[in-house]
Amino acid sequence: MSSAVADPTLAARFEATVAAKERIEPRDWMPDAYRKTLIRQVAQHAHSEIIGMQPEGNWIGRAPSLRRKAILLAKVQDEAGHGLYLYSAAETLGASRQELTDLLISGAQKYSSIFNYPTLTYADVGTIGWLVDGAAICNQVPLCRTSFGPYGRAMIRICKEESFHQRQGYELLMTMMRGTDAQRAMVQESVNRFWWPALMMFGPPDDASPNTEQSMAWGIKTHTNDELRQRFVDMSIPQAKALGVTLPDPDLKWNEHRQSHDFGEIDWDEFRAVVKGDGPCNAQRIAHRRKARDEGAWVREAATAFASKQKELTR
Ligand code: BYC
Repeated sequence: MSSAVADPTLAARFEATVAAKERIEPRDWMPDAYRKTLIRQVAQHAHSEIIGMQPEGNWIGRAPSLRRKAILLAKVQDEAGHGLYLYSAAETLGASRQELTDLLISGAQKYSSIFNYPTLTYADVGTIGWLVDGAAICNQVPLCRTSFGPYGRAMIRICKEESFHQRQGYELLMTMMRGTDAQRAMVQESVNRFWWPALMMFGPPDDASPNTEQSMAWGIKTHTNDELRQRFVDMSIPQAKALGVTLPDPDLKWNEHRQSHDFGEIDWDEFRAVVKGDGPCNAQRIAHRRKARDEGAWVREAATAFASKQKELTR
C-alpha cells in the first residue's frame, strides 16, 4: 500500500510501533521510504554474504589439512545460508531474489567493500574470520533488534553462526602464531592488509553518512557507523595483544578522557573508490557472480517446471 494514500491511523500506528521499539511486520502498513531503505540495506547485506563466499571459497581446494578444509567448507556454506535468509526477508518487502540479483550484477546495488580485496595467503582465512566476521558481529548484533521483524529474526541466527566464524579465524591465527617464524610473518602481513579495510566495513563517518539519521529514527539502525567502528577498535586491541600481532596504525592509543582508543585517519578516498567499483577485485567478483547466475538458469527453469507440474497433479 502506498504511503500517499495512507489512512492517518495507519501512519500513527507505524510511528507508535517504532517509538515503542516493537516490530513492524510485512503485513503492516509502512511508509514507502521505510520499505525502500530496508530493501536497499537488506539486499546489500544479502549480496555481501553471497559475494563474501568468493574470497574464502578461493582457498577450499588448497586448505592445508582435512580439518581446515572441513571448517572452511562449513563456513562458506553458512554464508550462502545467510544470503538466503536475507533474500527471503527482502521478499517479504516485495523484492524478488532474482530481481535483486540482477541489480547486483548490473552494479545498481552494492555489497560490502571488504570483499573487493584479494585473499593472497591461507592466513587471510584466519584474518577474515577474526577481523571481518568480528566487524560483522559488532555491526549485526544490534541489528537483531532492528524494527523490521523478518530482518531482526534472520540476524539472530546469522549472529550465532558469525560467532563461530570469528572463533575459527582466531583459532587458526593463534595456531599459526605458535608455529614457525614464517607463519608468524604470514599472519602479520595478512593483518596489515585487512585492518584498514575492516574499519571501512562500518561505512562512512557519521557526518558523511546520508542514511544514518533517518534509519535510526525508524529503528532500522540502532547505532551510528562511528559508534560501532569505535566498539570494534576497542574490542580488537586486547585480542591483537593476545595473538601477538601489531595493528598497522601508529596512532592507536588509549584515551583516558574518552575511555576508548584513538586511532588514525581512514583513507576515505580508497573507500569511495572501492565502493564505486574500482577496488582490486570488483570486476572479478561480479564476473564470477554473473557466470554462476547464467550457468544456474537451467536449474531454476527445471525447478519451476517441476513445481508447476506437481501443482497440476495435486489439483
Ligand atoms: N561497503 O549512509 P550510509 C559478512 C554505502 S557480510 C559498500 O552510512 P547505511 C560476511 C551505503 O550502502 C556483512 N558500501 O549507509 C560474509 C550507502 O549507499 P547507498 C555485510 C557501503 O546503510 C561473508 C552509502 O555507502 N554487512 O558478514 O545507513 C564472509 C552511504 O552509507 C559500505 C552488512 O551488510 C561498505 N562498507 O549504513 C564473512 C550489514 N558502507 O545505497 C563475513 C548491514 C556504506 O545509499 N548493513 N556503504 O548508495 C548496515 O549495517 C549498513 O547498511 C551500513 C551502512 C552500516 C553498512
